[in-house]
Amino acid sequence: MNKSGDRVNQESLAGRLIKAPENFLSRADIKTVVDEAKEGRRGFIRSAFAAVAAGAAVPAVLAQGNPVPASGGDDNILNLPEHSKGLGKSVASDGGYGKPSKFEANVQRRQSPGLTQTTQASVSFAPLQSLFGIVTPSGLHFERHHQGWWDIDPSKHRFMINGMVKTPKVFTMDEIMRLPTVSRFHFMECGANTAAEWGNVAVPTVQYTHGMISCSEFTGVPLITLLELAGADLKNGKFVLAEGADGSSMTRTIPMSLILSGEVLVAFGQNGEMLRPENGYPLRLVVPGVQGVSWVKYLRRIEVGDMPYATKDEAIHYIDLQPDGQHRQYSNLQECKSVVTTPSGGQVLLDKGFYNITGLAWSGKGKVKKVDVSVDGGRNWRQARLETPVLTKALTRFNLDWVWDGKPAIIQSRATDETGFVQPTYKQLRAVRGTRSIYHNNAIQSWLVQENGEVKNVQV
Ligand SMILES: Nc1nc2c(c(=O)[nH]1)N[C@H]1C(S)=C(S)[C@@H](COP(=O)(O)O)O[C@H]1N2
Ligand SMILES: [Mo]
Repeated sequence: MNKSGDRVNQESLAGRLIKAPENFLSRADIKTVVDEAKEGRRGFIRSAFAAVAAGAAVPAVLAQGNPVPASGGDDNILNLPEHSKGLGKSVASDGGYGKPSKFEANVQRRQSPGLTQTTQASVSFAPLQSLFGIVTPSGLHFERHHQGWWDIDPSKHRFMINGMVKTPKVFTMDEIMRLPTVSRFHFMECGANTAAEWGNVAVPTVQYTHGMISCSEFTGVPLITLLELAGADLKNGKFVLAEGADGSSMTRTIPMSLILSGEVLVAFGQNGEMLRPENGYPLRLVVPGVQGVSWVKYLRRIEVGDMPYATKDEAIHYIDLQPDGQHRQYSNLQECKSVVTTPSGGQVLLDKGFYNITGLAWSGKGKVKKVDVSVDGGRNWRQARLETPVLTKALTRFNLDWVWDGKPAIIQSRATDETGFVQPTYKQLRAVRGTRSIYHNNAIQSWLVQENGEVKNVQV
């Protein structure tokens, strides 16, 4: 591996030709990275083109900018490393629960430098730029706590159903976990994801623009099953109130129509194990397609009622200021949206040539039907490949081949869902929603690749 290659991999393997800073790079850093890259790469780029000219069978798009150098003179292949000669570590010598490689230590959820953080009200963002596929590892799932998080003793946790029911019920965790369960992949997006972009403050990285979304496999009991056990009045009961057990008094109204569809889960499992404490251990509500705040953590009570509850988190917060000065309430659904995660803000492309543009798309209304990608600020669009599985109300991964010619490029993605809804531009979104909103920003994101390879957040 050449010098610049080593440097790239210090960060993470998630982008071989890309320097992905943990936060953002200073100007001086960018210059060093780009200079070193040029130094280290001139030689092997030449040999790569020579190989192509000699008729090496690589796909055309890769041949235009093949980043893989011809071998020769590299100590890392000429000398046997320690790990090929000695004894490796024994099983579980690092503890009974596996951890990521120490070389991936920079892949972290992070708090935004621009946001005031207190224990009581805090956010950490998922490192979307470093993730593959559609599942967010539980340890990197974003966090949003209105009152800090708790590690609740499951043997003492109780879940109650009351209100318009024949028999109010109190369940222990054991009683819930012996019922029939389902497992489903769904995204959860905080309604305030991408909020800062309403004000065009150009938050520097995709972690901070879009990192309040994650996608997991959740396991739990459909809420409808529990309501039936309590003899809920499913005809006159039009809404339920979901209440959490932490000090934030998190209470949200959920329409019965969502529950009747069987989609809403009382979940205890996340990615094959119990929920993480930060994500609501031992019990949380899963409300597919709906904004994160309704996914009540530390779930302790469901009340069946016939009207929306207009709780503090529905009357004061999570309302959308409209252009005419009125507030829109109960705008729960997360509409169709996508973002390119590489190349994205704060990364630096170390050379021209081939890149895999990759990103995520989702819709609270169902499946993603297609994603178009532009590299010229929205003038021309090419359809990206959607990677399987494409699941309803889950993240969908897309990829597109791209050869960067070294000139400035504006990269965008535009998702369309199965209902035909097309992700709007900022101009279209602001025309309908105004300019002073906080929540539900699903506009097309633009990343400007500058001539020096530095990628910046811009709005066009
Ligand atoms: N009990 C409780 N539930 C809660 C919250 C909370 O602070 N307390 N935060 C809500 C918000 S605003 C979001 S976006 C999601 C965040 O879930 P996560 O921390 O698992 O990502 O949980 C929701 N449920
Ligand atoms: Mo949220």
